[in-house]
Amino acid sequence: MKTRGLLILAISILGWQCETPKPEIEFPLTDLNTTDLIPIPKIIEANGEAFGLDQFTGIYTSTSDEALVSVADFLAGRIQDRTGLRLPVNNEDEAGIERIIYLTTKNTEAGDNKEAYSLHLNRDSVILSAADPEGIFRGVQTLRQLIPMQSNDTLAEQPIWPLAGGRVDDVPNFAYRGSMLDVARHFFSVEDVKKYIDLLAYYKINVLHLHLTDDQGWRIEIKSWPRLTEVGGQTEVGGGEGGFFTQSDYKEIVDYAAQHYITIVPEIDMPGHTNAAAVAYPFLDGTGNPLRPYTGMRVGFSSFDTRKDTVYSFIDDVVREISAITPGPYFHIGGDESHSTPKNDYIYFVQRVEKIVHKHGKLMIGWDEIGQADISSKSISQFWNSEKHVNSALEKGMQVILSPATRTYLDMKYDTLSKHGLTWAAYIPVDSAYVWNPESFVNGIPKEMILGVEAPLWSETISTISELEYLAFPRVIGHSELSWSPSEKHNWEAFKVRLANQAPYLDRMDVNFYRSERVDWKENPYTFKEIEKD
Ligand code: TNX
Repeated sequence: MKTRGLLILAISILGWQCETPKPEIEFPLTDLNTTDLIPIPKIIEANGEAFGLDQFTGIYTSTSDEALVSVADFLAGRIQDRTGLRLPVNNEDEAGIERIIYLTTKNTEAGDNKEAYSLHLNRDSVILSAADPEGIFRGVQTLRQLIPMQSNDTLAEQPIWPLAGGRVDDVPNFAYRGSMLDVARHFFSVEDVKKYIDLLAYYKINVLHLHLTDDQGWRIEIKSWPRLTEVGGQTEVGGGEGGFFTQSDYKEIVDYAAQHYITIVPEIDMPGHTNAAAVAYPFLDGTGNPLRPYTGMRVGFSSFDTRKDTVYSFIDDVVREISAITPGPYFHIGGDESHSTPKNDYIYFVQRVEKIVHKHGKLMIGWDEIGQADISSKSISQFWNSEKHVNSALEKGMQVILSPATRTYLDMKYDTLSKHGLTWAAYIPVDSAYVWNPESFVNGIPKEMILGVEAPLWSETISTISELEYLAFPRVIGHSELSWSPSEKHNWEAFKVRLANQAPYLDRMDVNFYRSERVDWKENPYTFKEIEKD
C-alpha cells in the first residue's frame, strides 16, 4: 500500500496527465493571496494555478503511521462535511484517481517545529509536509479553509471545488494558544465542549483550559472524595441544577481534544473560590464562616484552611486523580482572588501545592497572583490583571501566559447593547480584542518568556452553548491570529475582511456568533476568488 501510494505520488508529480488521456479541465486562475485564511500564515506565495478538488481526488499518506493516517481520515471527514465528497484514504486501487492530496512527514522543508508545515498546491496535487503529524494537522486546517463553500459546476461534468494554487510556509509564533471555558459557574455538557473544540481547532488553537471548580460548583468526579460532585456539583449561578463530568466524561473530552491536537489544562481553583468543595467537606474551610451552597456572582469570600495537613492530603488526592487522566503537561491551581486567605498563608499554600503538582509529574500554572510565592522557574504565571505580580514571576524565571482581561476576556460585553457578559474590565468590541500586540502589551517581558496567549470565557452570565458562542465568536478567532501569526502580519483592516468571510463557515457550523457592525459580514461568499482574465 505504501509503495503504491508513493508510486501514485511520483506519477502525479511527474505529470499525471500523460498517464491518463482524459481531457484537461480548464481551471480558472486563482489567487492564494486573497483567500480568507485565519490565522494568516507566515509566508504565502501564489502561483495562479488551481487544484480541482472533486470525486476523482484521493488522499494518501507517506507512511502507515497511525497518527498520520488518523489526520488523513480527519481531513476526509471534514471534506465530506463541506462538499459531500467521500474521498478515499490510501486507496490501493488508483483507477479513477486523477488528483491527489499527499500528507507526508518525510523530506519536509517546514523545519523542526512540530506544528510547522509546508503546503504546496498545484494543478494536480496538494502536498502537505511537516516533521510531525501535529504539523500536518495544523496544515490540514489551512487546507480546509481553502475549500470554497460552494462547488463550481461549470468546469466539468462533475462538481469541482477549486483551491487557489501556490505555497504556504507556516509556523506558530507562540507555542501556547488557548481558550479557557468556565464550566463551574454554569455547567456545559461534553457535547458542548466538543463543539467548542471543533471550532477552536479550525483556527489552530491548541489548548483548552477547563476551569473545573469554583464557589458555585465542583465539576469533576474525584473517586476518593465523592461528595465533591454529589453535593458540590449540584449548584450553579442562578440556582440551576449544575452538573459534573464523570472521570469517563473527562477522558472522553481529553481524547477528543487529543484527536484535534488540543491539550486540556485542568484547573482546580484554590485556596479561594472553594465554597462548593467546603460545603461538601467542611474541614476544608479556613474562614470559619457559615457554609451554604452559593449561587451568586461575588468572588473572594471562601478559602481553604492552609494550615491543616489534611487539606494537603485532600489536594494530593485531587491532583493525583486528575493528573492520571490528563496526558498534557500542565495542572492549573487557580490561585486568583484569594481575598479571604491571609497573604502569608497564601504564599505558604502555593509553595506547598506546587510540590504536590510536581510530585504528580505536572508543571504548575496559576493566575498571576502566584508570582508572590517563592516558586520554581518551571511554574507558569497567567497574567490577567497585575503587571506587578507578573514582574515578580519574571524575576523568578517563570514564563507567562497572556490573558489581559481588557483584551482577551471573552465574558466582557462587546458594547452597551450586548445581551450577555460583564463590564468590570472593559467593553471589548471585536477590533479591541484584536488590536494589541502580545509581544509588547506588558512592558519588558522578553519574547522568549511569553509562552502564549489565552482567551478565558467565564460563565457567570451564560448557560447555553448558544450564549457561549455569542461571547466567544468572533473574538476568539482574532486571538487565534494574535497567537499564531507573527506580529508584523497583524492588521485589523486586512483581518476584518477575512473575518467577514468566516460567516458561511460559522453559519454552517450553527454558531451563534455576534454580528458586530464593525465587520461587513459576507453571508454568501466564496472562499475562492477567480482572477479576471484579460
Ligand atoms: C475574575 S480573572 C475572575 C473570575 C471571574 C471573572 C469574571 C480571574 C482569575 N478571576 O473569578 O469569573 O473575573 O470576569
